[in-house]
Amino acid sequence: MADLTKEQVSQELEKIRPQLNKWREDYYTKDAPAVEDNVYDKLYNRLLELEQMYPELVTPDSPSQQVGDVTLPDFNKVTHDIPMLSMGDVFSEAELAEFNDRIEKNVGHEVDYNVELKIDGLSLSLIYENGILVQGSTRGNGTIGENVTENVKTIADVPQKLSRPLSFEVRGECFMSKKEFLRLNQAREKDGHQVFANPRNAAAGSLRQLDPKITASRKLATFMYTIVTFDDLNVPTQHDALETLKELGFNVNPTAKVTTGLKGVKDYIEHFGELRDSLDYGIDGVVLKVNDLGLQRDLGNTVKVPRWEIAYKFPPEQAQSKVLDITWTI
Ligand code: NMN
Repeated sequence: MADLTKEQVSQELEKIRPQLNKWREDYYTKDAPAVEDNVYDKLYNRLLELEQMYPELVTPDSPSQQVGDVTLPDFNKVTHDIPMLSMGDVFSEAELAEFNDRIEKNVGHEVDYNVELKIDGLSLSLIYENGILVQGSTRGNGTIGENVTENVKTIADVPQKLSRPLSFEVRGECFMSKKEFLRLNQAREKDGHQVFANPRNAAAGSLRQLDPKITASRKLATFMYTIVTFDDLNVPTQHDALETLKELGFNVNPTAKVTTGLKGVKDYIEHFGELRDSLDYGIDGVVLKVNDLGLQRDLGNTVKVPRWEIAYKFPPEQAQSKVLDITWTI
């Protein structure tokens, strides 16, 4: 591995890039993944490994430089003034410890993390003006998203009017419960329609509908977790942001907790790894966020991901892994 020449790496990258970009299109644009996430993740991490060996081989069309994918042409577009980024991920405790070491080295001391579940849905942005919901949009490529305002208005747990006349943007995850996913797929099968591969794709396919009545007929839900612009809110930490979102009437996942350093993170991961199947929504991991928003700002972002958060991804669920065709081996 360490002995690969630049030419060999370049050749491998030329095979990996189009394959990943094809899978990204299936997943993000068509809402129909061709492979399981762990297959995608494995190849994506190989790409990162190769690009780290020869950074001069990174191309603008590399998946490492892109968030999401192209938006569907039928939708009106919105511009995200503050880009909606992706999230870095790790797959082992050792990698988690590396992340923590990096943070502590940067900051100079141990930090508090807000630990949250990684909900398997799609990112959603909501904009309020004077307390009224005026825009809902998808992440799209991070800068340009799809305007799905009318569809978002059909989601029961999204407040259309807040108790305070705030003007701000909040972000979170739109998802479909496992129960609703089963109901929808059974109905689709009965009607001879293609079934959705998993609740994540069912949620994405249901939110990205031109007819809001179709979205309304599929019971989507949200967990909101980020306040992007603060207006006159006094919110010093991620934990406070979740509390504020709750007070304002947003649906907030109840499991988040604050822990110092990696102490407690392992327990949280183990606990929810075991509970995973019994939850009525899909989770594919756990997210650690530096709790102090000032530190988050200091740490900043790379072109694709924030430096102050990381997702620890659970191993793939056995039951699902035969649903999709696994065609790539390296
Ligand atoms: O930030 P990116 O690299 O776009 O990925 C975000 C998440 O989406 C990851 O969890 C990844 O596993 C998933 N994903 C899956 C596929 C797939 O084909 N199954 C494609 C693109 C992204």
